Amino acid sequence: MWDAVWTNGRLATMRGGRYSVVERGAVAARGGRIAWVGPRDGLSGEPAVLAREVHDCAGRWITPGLVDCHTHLVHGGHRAREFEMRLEGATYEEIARAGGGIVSTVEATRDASDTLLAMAAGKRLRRLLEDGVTTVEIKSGYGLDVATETRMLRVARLIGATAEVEVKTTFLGAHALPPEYRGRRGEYLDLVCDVMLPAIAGAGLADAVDAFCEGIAFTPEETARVFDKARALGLPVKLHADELSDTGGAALAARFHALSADHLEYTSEAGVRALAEAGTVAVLLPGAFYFLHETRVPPIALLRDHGVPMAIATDLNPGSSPLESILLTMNMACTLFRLTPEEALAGVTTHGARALGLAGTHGTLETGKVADLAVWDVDSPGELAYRLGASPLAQRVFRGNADRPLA
Ligand code: DI6
Ligand code: FE
Repeated sequence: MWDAVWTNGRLATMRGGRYSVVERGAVAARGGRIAWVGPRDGLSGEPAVLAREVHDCAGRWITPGLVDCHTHLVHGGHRAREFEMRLEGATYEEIARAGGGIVSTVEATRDASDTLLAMAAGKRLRRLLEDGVTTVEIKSGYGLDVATETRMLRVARLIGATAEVEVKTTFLGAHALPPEYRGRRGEYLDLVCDVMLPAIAGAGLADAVDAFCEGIAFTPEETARVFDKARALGLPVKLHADELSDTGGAALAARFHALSADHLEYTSEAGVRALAEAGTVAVLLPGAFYFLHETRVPPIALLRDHGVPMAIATDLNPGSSPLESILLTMNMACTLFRLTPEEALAGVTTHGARALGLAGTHGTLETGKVADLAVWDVDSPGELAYRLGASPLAQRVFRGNADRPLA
């Protein structure tokens, strides 16, 4: 017997990164997995006989639970004052070079207790869950010392263990040079590679390793050093690449067979080709593009032409993307980057899952995958990317457990 079945749903299964619709569909869950999915007429009997729990979707749409594959959810403080400074004429880079920016969040994060970090992250997480998110990636990178990087990842793991959401953690020790290492870049990288990475890998605190490869952060050579160590420890990598300038970040990510290369505003055609060959996912972050008032759009047409899977994520962080809605992110990907609503939905399901190494278990409605679903009060799946700031979520299902009855 199944634990639960959803009937009278219209399914956007997202197989192959397309809507792949099943009209008058049904989905069944058992033991947290999808036990059956298909047209309602294919059920072998009455739903109430087949499952303990029956949810009549009354024609609502069902999609896979949404995936936010790039966030900096755990951090202390906020940077509202910097937002004002930028509107008074300072640039993001000027603020960073003057000791503001990432480094100011590092101070706030080091000062925050674990409880405070978990509470602040929990508040932001709830907003994401209201948009139907069932999987979220969380990066470290605002500690930049052994103790605080470890604490950030422990808090992220705690969220994964206690909240109704799948959490994947990413170690981002190479996010910025901490102030106490000014003029001693090599020594900080020694700390990242020889102390932090082995400790974090040894404690099983990270599922992947990321770096910020940029003029204001780390060079391609420095990034490669971190990646060499990550790979030696058996951890997959991803990269903040070509966000503010073309540093060859996409090609670098591809060289290390990265799960994803993220941002990509300045990526060249050679970089796009390298991503395609490596099977690396392009993660687009329109929130940062919007919030920093950038003008250079990622090479969407090239990514499409070369068949690079495009994921979309909030980049939720206090400096460049204080964006707590994956649905608004989908809208931004369409309005700012000209993705189609179907590409946007694939970006937060199929391809978002792949960017986290979860292609085999998440991101589509298929038998055997996790029973993470979102049920929507919409007339078509394209409507999910259409609204601004409203969530038509009717029910969120995590591992087969619905968060509310369908009215
Ligand atoms: N790129 C970004 O856009 C964020 N981190 C990164 O590596 C910015 C983070 C911040 O400004 O706090
Ligand atoms: Fe980021």
